[in-house]
Amino acid sequence: MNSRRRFLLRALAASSALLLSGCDRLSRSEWFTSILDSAEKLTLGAQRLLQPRKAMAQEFTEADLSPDFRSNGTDNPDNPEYQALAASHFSGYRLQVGGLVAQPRAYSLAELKAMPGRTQITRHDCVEGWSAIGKWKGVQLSRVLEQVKPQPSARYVVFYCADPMDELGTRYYESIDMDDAWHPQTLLAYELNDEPLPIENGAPIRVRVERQLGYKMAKYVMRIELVERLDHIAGGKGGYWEDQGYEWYAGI
Ligand SMILES: Nc1nc2c(c(=O)[nH]1)N[C@H]1C(S)=C(S)[C@@H](COP(=O)(O)O)O[C@H]1N2
Ligand SMILES: [Mo]
Repeated sequence: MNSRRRFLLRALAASSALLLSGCDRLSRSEWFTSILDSAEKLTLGAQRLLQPRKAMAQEFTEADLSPDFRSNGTDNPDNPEYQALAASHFSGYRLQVGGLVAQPRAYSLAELKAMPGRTQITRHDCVEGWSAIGKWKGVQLSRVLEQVKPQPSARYVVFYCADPMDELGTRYYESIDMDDAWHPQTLLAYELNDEPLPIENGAPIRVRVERQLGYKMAKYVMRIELVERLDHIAGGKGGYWEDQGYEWYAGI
């Protein structure tokens, strides 16, 4: 981990400590303390008090588009299966959707593109200190959820990615709660700025979850799983960066 990232992680930790002290008065009420028993949940709780969870992230116009939408993190997964899919323009790609659903299924890219789409121009904020405004098109995750029918016990949606992050082959992954999963701006995106999603930005499918920070927006999504708990998956914190200490809830 580089020094800039360490600095930002400390800054993130400090800001949640600040929020903690700001909410001290609220936390004297016992019921409040019991549901908000960690800084992470406190952040989520504070966000929900300030802004109803149905709120939309700001959308912009074509005039606001960044000249270039940079790539960050993996820019080409070092994975032979992924490389084979890319070589055939993802004709063999199948997005697996399973876990706590009544009707698990797999979607080809063509099937996802044939579903009703949504286009949105939004700002992406990375904790490493850059932002960019891009135009995304994709299918709303809610459309897929309607088809696979989550079971009542499903509490999180987990995205498994193609890119190995280290020599051991640890893969990038992320997770969101059902509020974000059903949110109208949460997309399985396949276009960026009116072009097919470039490999460096997550082809063939990357998540847009617009009220969250950049690291929540999984690229190279291969499989989606609905789960009740996150603690049995990988490092147990709900995402690759969360397992290294980032906040799970990165709402802004
Ligand atoms: N699979 C995967 N998803 C990922 C990453 C990654 O390295 N691998 N990086 C994350 C981070 S930190 C950011 S800021 C955005 C970057 O998206 P971009 O490459 O389109 O700019 O993707 C996020 N999703
Ligand atoms: Mo990021």
